Amino acid sequence: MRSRHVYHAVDSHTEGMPTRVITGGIGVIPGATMAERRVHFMAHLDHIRTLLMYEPRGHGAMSGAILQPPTRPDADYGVLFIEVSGCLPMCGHGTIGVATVLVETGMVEVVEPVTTVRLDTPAGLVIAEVEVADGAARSVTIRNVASYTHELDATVDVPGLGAITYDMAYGGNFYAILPLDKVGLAFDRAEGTRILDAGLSIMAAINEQARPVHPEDPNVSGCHHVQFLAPGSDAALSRHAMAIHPGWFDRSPCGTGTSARMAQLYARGELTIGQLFVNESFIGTRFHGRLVERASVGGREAVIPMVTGRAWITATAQYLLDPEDPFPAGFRL
Ligand code: PYC
Repeated sequence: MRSRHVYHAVDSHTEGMPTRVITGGIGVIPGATMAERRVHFMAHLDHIRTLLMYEPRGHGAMSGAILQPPTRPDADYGVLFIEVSGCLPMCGHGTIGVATVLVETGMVEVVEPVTTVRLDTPAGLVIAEVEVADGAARSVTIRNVASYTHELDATVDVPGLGAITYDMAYGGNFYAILPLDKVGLAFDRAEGTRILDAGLSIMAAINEQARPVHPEDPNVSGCHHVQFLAPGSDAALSRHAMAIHPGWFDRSPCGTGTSARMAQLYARGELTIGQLFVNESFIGTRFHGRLVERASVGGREAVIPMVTGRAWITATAQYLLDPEDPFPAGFRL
């Protein structure tokens, strides 16, 4: 067996969505903050993301997280979120996966009944409270970064769909949020291809006509996620199909999407601080959420979301790169 490189990983899934947690083999990424490390990684090391996320080691809806030493004294680990879609500022299901892996592999000191794990992410400090019983992580509640509504009732001209009205909210990534029936489609997995096509067309139009930019970090910009709401979704229970660039659905209820949705419902006066919110994925799995505090982002009114879900470890692995592998950066079909 020959290898140019070995990457150590613990694979997991959070409510159906994979998180491949890379525990070794990458070294320390240059940068004084995780936001700087993300920018460096995207510019110089993106082949590692594609090798670990694309086929043949990953698949079209693969997601992961690279563990790093923290860049701030109040955190246990730094985390860089990688996916088929790119390098995210923050990922909620990924954070739940990382916290579960850290606890269940003993990479943090485990305290029962609750172990607190503090994670330095490119979007800011995220605190995970892991409920632990008999060494097993039973659920994880994350205190996410400040989330806010960027725009309500924005309209964009989408080729083939016409004028589409949406709300744009940020929960660690930007989310265009709109009812699925606004694009004339049924909330049915059999409609998956058409829902993805509509989502990608809406993203492209938004990024051309009204690209969102985070008011405190210009490196966080663009809309790569469209949260299509199922009929009957409200501030108590929302069901959605989350279309993500370049063409896949989140299997989990999406932690940053749940945060963005709560910020949007708050801005619309439909969700108050402390009120329980349940968000359901396209495969029927659920996160429970709550807004816990008011905050501000670049002078805009914001909220701090908490999101609870569960992850399960599925494998430990070493991913290799043979020197003669014809796909040293993986491939996508
Ligand atoms: O859980 O935040 C999330 C997420 C983002 C993309 C896929 N999942």
